[in-house]
Amino acid sequence: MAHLKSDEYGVGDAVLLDEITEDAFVANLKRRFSKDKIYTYIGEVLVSVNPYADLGLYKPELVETFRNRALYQNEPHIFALSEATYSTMRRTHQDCVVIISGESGAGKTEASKRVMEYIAAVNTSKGRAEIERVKEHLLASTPILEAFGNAKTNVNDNSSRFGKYMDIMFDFKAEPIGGHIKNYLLEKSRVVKHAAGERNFHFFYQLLTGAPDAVLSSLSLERNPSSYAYTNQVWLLCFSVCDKAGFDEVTTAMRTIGFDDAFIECVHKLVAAALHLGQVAFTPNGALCVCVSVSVSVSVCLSVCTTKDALLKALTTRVVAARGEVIETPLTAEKASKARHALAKSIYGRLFSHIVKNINTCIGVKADKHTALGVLDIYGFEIFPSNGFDQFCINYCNEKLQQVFIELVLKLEQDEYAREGIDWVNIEYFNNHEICVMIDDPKAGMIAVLDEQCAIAGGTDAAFLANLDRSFKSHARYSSFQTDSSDTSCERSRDFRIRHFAGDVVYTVDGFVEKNNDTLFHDLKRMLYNCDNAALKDMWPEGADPLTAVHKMPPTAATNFRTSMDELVVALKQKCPFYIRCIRPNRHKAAKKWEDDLCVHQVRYLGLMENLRVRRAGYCNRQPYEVFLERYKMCCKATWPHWHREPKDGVRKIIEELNLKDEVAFGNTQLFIKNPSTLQQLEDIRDAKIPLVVARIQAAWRGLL
Ligand code: AOV
Ligand code: MG
Repeated sequence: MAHLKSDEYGVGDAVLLDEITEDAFVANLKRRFSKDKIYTYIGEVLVSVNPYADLGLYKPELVETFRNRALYQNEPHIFALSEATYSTMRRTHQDCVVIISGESGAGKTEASKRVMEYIAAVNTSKGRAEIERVKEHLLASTPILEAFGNAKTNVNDNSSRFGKYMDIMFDFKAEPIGGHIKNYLLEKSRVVKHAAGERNFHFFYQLLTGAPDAVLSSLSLERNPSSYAYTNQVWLLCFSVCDKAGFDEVTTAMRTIGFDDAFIECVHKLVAAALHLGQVAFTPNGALCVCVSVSVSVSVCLSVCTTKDALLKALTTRVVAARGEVIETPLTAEKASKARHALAKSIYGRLFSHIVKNINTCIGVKADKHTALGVLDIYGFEIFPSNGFDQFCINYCNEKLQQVFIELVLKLEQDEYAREGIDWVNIEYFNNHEICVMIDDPKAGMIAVLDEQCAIAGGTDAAFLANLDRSFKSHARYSSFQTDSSDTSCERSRDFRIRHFAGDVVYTVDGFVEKNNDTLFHDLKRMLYNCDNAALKDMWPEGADPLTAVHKMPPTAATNFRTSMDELVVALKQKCPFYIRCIRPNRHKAAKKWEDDLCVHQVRYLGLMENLRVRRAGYCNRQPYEVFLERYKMCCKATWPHWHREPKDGVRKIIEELNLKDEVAFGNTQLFIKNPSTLQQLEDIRDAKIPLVVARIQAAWRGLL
């Protein structure tokens, strides 16, 4: 274990620190970071500090160093963790998952890519065309989803604006046979508006700078992001090279994965349609009527394949059926403009989900018997100068994930020691359960309060805030100007504060009701459905409903999100988890820069010290006595070949003979093993005995014959 304990580089596994204090832990991370050692273990949890530089850590030839090696046999590395996940899945045939967490910019998406690359590379089925094709497809999904789902924020130039859970499926030989992606709530409001210094989704710029002239002219687009309202807010020239290359990369990836030309063209058209919608001008005409600048709408029509008249009408009027009558109401310029933004967001949002659906069709697995290795990469915790509905959902998602970590690493572990009667001094930790409940309690949580406002005609953001104040005024995790007038960073009737596990965030209520309702006038859905385009019909199936159909209120955006988070948590808990905890070392996206306060804050809220204390005092592995006995009985004379008494006593014999008493603890039903090295030692002894056992069995057979 020499590579885990070295004075020059600090210790590779924090469990080996002489002193278990926050100072010592952070100093060790800092020291290692200064020597370009960005990875450190806490037992089997990998802590990763973003280097913001290419350190040459992921060269393909390095894969060999980690293949078939246990975690502690190498320096801490993301490949070692990936190997541990893969080999656990292969050995136990149990589904496994790598859960990657950390705040925005901490390196989660990069980590998820490295895990996938390792899994693809370590597979030895070289040359088998079918397996190679599967791997190619799986890897091609990443640039596609990044182009459409990532954007520059002020914290991260390539920030994930959606959550992603990807399963890679393996056959019984542990060879990849396909995959499945689940996407979570895309921040689609970014299509029409983003904060100063930020950008729209990458693909808008990629299309405008990278598409061939013929493609752009077929879409009536100019080669200049500054010409379009949705992309001119920040278009930095420095990105143009990347954007241009990005277009080629995404196009290649779309072809690799199996998107046909018609679908790629449809994708271009819908992105162009969103851009054109941003250009539509509405001018008041009298009290209500509006007209649309025609030349622009022509381009929009071209792009979404509807007629100019149908589009014009759908954008400027609302048609509703009331008491058997069809009533047509003209919209005000303001309302028409809003409806247009809603249409652009809806087009992009559904296009994104449709792309994911198509990827899943391309990489899907037909066989129903398979094992899965999952990788979870979500949007990290965010505190922006102004935070709205999207940050509320993103930060709630991070609360849920922290719950999973607490439940599985801190709580269940300690509960099990108590249940098994192992000597244990309970380690206290902050449980964010109360924050999750405050947000998502189905009857009384913040999402329920918001839904209530969305269900009533004329519900407002201000009323939502007033109701929050009423419901949570005495909650320790909530405040607003109304509940605490000394909180001057909260504006009256606009802001509320949540004390999240990762820090305080002030949310501005503007837009909560509208974004949660996420409505698109039915006229617009009908218009899209009636376009001469199968993909659009698929994306807006509800557009087929007759005008007089009574529409049930669909679940709100936040409720949908809450449900998908609950499902995610259930899915994660069914798998054998491995964790990567990512840390952002500084606020400037700068290499070699370590900001103590920022790092200490993350170490605290991620619960890394509690993780370390539990790990240091605890046990890395546990096995029911029967299972342990069956596997290792050949390592001890007393138990081989048969042991007829209590399994626990047999295990005791093995442990005594191998002199491992100090390395284990005997629970009521299971044996607890402190260190992975003990497990490895047992495996080595077992491996050495196998030829002997085989010889004995053969001799016995010969005797029988
Ligand atoms: P995130 O996924 O955690 O943020 P990323 O993985 O996108 O963060 O990392 C942000 C940037 O940091 C990347 O674009 C790289 O430039 C750099 N980076 C991260 N990890 C590494 C690494 N291991 N080696 C070199 N550079 C790295 V967010 O999606 O915003 O929550 O929502
Ligand atoms: Mg990311």
